[in-house]
Amino acid sequence: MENLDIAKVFYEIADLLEIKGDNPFRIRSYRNAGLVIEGLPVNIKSILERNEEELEEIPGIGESLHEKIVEMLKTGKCHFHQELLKELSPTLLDLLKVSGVGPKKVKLFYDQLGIRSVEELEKAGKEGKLRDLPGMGEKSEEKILKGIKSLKAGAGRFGLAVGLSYANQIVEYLRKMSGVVDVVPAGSLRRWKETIGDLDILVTAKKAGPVMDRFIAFPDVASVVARGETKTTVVLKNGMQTDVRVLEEKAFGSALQYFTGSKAHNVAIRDRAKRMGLKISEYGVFREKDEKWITGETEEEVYKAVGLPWIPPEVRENRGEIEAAEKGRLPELIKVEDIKGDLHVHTKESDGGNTIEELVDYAVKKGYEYIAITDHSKAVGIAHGLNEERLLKQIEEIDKFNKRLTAHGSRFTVLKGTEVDIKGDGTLDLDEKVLKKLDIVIGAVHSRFNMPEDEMTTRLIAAIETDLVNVIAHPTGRLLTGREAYPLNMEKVLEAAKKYNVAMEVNSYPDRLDLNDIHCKLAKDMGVMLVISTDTHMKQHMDNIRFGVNTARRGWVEKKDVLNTRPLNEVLKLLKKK
Ligand code: DGT
Ligand code: CA
Ligand code: CA
Repeated sequence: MENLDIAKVFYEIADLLEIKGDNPFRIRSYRNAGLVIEGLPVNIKSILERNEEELEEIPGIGESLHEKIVEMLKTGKCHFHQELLKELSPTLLDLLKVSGVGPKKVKLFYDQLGIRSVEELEKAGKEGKLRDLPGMGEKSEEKILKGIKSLKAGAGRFGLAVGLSYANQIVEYLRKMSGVVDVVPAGSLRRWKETIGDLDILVTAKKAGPVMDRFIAFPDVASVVARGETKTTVVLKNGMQTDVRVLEEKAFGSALQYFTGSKAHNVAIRDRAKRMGLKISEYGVFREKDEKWITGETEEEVYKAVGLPWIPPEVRENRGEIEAAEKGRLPELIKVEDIKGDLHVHTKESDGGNTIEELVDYAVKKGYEYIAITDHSKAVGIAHGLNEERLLKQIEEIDKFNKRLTAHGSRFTVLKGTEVDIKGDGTLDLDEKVLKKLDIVIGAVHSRFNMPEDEMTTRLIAAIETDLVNVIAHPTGRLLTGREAYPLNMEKVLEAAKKYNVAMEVNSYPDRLDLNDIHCKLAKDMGVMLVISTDTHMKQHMDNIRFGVNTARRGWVEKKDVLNTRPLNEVLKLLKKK
C-alpha cells in the first residue's frame, strides 16, 4: 500500500465516524493523520523498514494509528475500516464526493430518508424531497443536484501524487529488464496536471512481447483490459488505468510528443503541420505528398520540423504556447533549483512534527539559504495555534537560534513568521504589535469556508488592506481530494494584493496546489508576486516543493515572478511594510 492509499483509509474512517456521529477529536485525529501521511514525499513503507522511530516523528500518529499503519502495510487492509464499512454502507462515502455534502448532511439524508448512494440522493433531489429537511432549502437542494452533475463529469480521476508514485514504480520495474532502452511516463502526468485520468507509459525496447509479459505481472495489476502487440492496458488495484506502449527508437520523439498531449495542443500542432505540407503522427513527421518519413527520433526534431522551438510539457495546453513559441517568446519557466528557501513551515509548537533545529538541518541539506517559521495562530485551536505570548517567546528563541548559526559560521537564516488566521470579518487573529515584530506574516482562512462569494472576497481583501500581511496562503482553500475552493473573485483579490504588495502562495501540498495553474498565470499577468511554499508539517514535506514549482510552470511562471527565488536580503527588502 502506498502512502496515499493509507491516507485514504484514514480519511474514510474519519468520514464514517463522522457519519455515525462519533467523538469529534477522534474523527479529527484520523483526518489529520491522513493529511500528514498524504503529504509525505517518502514512502512510509521505507520509513518503517529503515527505522521505526522515524514513524514516531510523524505528528499526530499515536499508538493506535501506528498499529493500523503497520497492519495495512502487512495485510493491505485495515480491520477497523472494514468493520465500519460493513456497519454502514460503502456507497455512503460516495455521497461525500458531491460538492456541498459533508458527513453531517450524509447522516441527515441517511437518518431521515434512508439515502445510501448518489443515485438515491439524485432521485430524492429531483423529487424535491431534500428541501424540507432541517437546515436545507430549495437553494441547497439545487446546489446538491448541480454537485452530482459535476461529480459525474469528473469521476474517475486521481490526484497527481498518486499517479506519480505509481508511474515511478512502473518505470523502475520495467527499466530493470534487459532489452529495455528507456521507459518514460507521458500524458497528463508529464504535463504535471493536477489530476490524472490514466497513466501513459512509453517504452523503447528491442522486443515488445517480453515487456508486455513483465508489465502484466506487475504486482499492483488487478486486471488486464487488453494485451496487444504494441499497447497493453491494465487496471491497477486502486482502479487506475495504465497504458504501456512499446515503440521503436526511431519514433520515440514523435510518440513522446503525441502521447504527452494535451489533445488540444496536438490538434493545433497537427493543423500547423498540415499548413506546411507535413503530417505528424505518433510514428513520425511525414511529407504529406508522398508520405516520406522526415524525422521523429526526438521531440526537438518534431517541433523543429514545424518551425518551433521545443515547448515544455507543462505548458502544452493550447493556451497560447504555440503562438509564443513561434515568436520566440516562450517563458523561461522557473525550476526547482531556483528556489532559495521555504517560507511556510510549521514546527512542533503548533501542529508540525519537528523542532526548528531539525527543520533547519533539513533545509540546509536541500541547499536552502533560509526558511520562515510560520506556526498557526490561536484561533486554530485544533492545531495548537500560538497566542501572542507564545509567539513572542518563539521570536526570542529564533533570534537566539540565528545567533548560534552565525557563531558557527553558518550563513543560513531562520525568518520569524506566523500563519495568522484571517477571521470571518477579515481581521487578523494576532495583535498588530506582535505581527510587526515578525519578518513575514502569512494570512490564511481556516474556518467558515461556506461564505458567499462577495463576503469571502471582502474578507480576504480586508485582510490584505490591514497592510500587515505579506502572503496569502492557499488562497482558495481547496483540497483536491475533498473540499472545493470557496467561491472567490480572484481578480479582485489579486488587484488588492498588487496594490498592497502582498504575494500569493502557491501551496505545494499535493492535495492543495493552491493557487492552481490558471490562477498562477492570472497573478503573473497582473504583476502579483508569487511565493512557492510547502506548508511543511514535517521536514520531509519540504521535498513537495516540486509540486508547487511545476504547478507554477503550468501557469507560465518564471524565476523573477517568485519571491523565494531571491537571496535573503532582497526577500527581506520586499517583505518590508511601512
Ligand atoms: P488524462 O489521462 O485524462 O489525465 O489526460 P491525458 O492528456 O493523459 O490523455 P489520454 O491519456 O487520453 O491520452 C494521452 C495523450 O495522447 C493525450 O494527451 C494526447 C494523445 N491523444 C490521445 N487521444 C488523442 C486524440 O484523439 N487526438 C490527439 N491529437 N491526441 C490524442
Ligand atoms: Ca493519461
Ligand atoms: Ca491513456
